[in-house]
This record gives sequence, structure tokens and C-alpha cells, in this order.
Amino acid sequence: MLDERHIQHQITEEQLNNLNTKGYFTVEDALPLDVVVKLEELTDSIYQSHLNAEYDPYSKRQLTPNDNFFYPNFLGRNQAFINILDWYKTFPKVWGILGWNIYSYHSHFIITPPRSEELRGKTGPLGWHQDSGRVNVEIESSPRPRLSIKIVYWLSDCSEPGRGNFYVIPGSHLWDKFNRPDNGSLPEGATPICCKPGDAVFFDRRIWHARSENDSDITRKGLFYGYGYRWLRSKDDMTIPDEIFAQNDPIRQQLLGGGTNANGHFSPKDDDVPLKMWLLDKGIITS
Ligand SMILES: O=C(O)CCC(=O)C(=O)O
Repeated sequence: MLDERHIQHQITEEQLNNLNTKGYFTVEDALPLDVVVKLEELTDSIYQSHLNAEYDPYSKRQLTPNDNFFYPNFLGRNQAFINILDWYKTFPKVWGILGWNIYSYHSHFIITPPRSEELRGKTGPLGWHQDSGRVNVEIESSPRPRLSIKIVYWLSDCSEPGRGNFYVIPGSHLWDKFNRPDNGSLPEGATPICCKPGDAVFFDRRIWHARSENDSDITRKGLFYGYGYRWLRSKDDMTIPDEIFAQNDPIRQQLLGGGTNANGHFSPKDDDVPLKMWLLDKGIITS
């Protein structure tokens, strides 16, 4: 439920400037530690059930305790995950970047356990990419459009490099192409993002980014919330149980993909976009 706190946490000029020029910015202490602990318990329990089954349903491969675990479409697994969609310290910045015709087009969490002793210290190429797959091939403009952003909330301590940190190349969101070093070394400008549990990083989908190896003893855990325009197709199956969808307020239902009909994704009527109605009511936008 949006309230006065949201109005106090709108995006600052500095944050918007960082997003526009570097492609990312950090919000320290976005989540309080009790919320981090609750989210970590939920995430751990989903992870543990797949570890017990020794199977990763996404990669359709065996899951061992040293494997990276990517788990998409987690919102519907628990109301506590949905509660973060409109979190007061972060969500106002999302509408400040993308406006009101938005929803959560993709969510995933990633658990990156420490590497096995034999592999520690070995370097290799990281999986540098921009988000959104074929969008980057099939869209005509240059630079490509932003279209969506992600917020990653850190549940584990990655305040030092070497802990499976999220890497970015600041400013690379405006690059259409990126030449990876042949020898697998880090590209020029590659920067590890160092964060404490509860910190959040906003990033433009176009920024060239990668997960790095975890050579620490701390399992790295991050919850990624993607937001895009309502006319952008979902990347998740969006299997939100009906009873969970129904118990959320209209703005959260908008964020979960709700709306009156298909055309309303492109030409929304008031009922499609309760977020717009709230922003108008509060005088944050005028039309
Ligand atoms: O796990 C990471 O640090 C990278 C995540 C990522 O590549 C993504 O969300 O697209």
C-alpha cells in the first residue's frame, strides 16, 4: 500500500543522473534487517527443496551444493516477496524512472554458493550481457532503448570483492556492442558492486553486467525485481495464485500484471493504471 513514506523517497537528481550516465545506482539500507532475514528464510527454503531434490528445474540439470541457482518467477511463492514490489524506499524511484504504465515483467533470485576448493582462484570469462535477449538484436535504434530496469536487493554480505559480486561496466548501457577480452580477463572498467545485506542496486537493463565467482565462504544471495512498461511482454510465466493476486491492493495488482484488457497495455484507461490515479491524487503528476 503506498503512503506518505513513498512521497518522501522519490528519486533524487543525483540518482537519476547516475542512472543516465553510469547505468546504475545504489540505495543503501533499502530493506531493514528483519525483512532481509524473513526474505532469506523464504529464499533458503525454496533453494533447499531443490537441493534436496538434486534438480534445478530452470536449467533442467542436476543441482549440487556448489552450483549457481537461478530461480525465476518467485513473486507468487509468498506474499512477502510481493510486498517488496512497492517498497517505500525503492518503488518511488521506479516510477521516477519509467513513469506509471509499468509492471513487474520479470523477477528472479540467484543463489551463488562458494566455489569448490579445487576451483578457487581460477579465472575465466564472466557471462557479460545486456538484459532482454533478442530485444538487443531486433530493435533498430542506437543506443537501444532502456525499456526496463531491475532492482537487486542483497540478502548476503557482498561488501568486499570476491564474494560473487555483481559486476558492471559503468556507462556501458549506451554501448550496442561490447568486445570481450579474448583471454578471459576482466574488461576495462569492470567494477564489482560491493553491498551490505539490505542494500539495493538499480540498474538499466542495457548495462553490460555479469555475475562473478564466489571465492569467499559466504553464500551470495540476491533478489532481482524487474520493472518494465506494461506493453512489454512478461519474461516470467507470472503464475501468481488467484487468491494471492486478489488479496493485494489495485496498485500491486497492476504491478503483478493486472489490467482490464489487452489493448489497455498500450492505451490504458484509468482502471488499468491505479498507480497513475494515485500519483495524480497526490499531485506528483498532473496528467
Ligand atoms: O547474478 C548476478 O550478479 C547477475 C545477474 C544478472 O545477470 C541479471 O539479473 O541479468
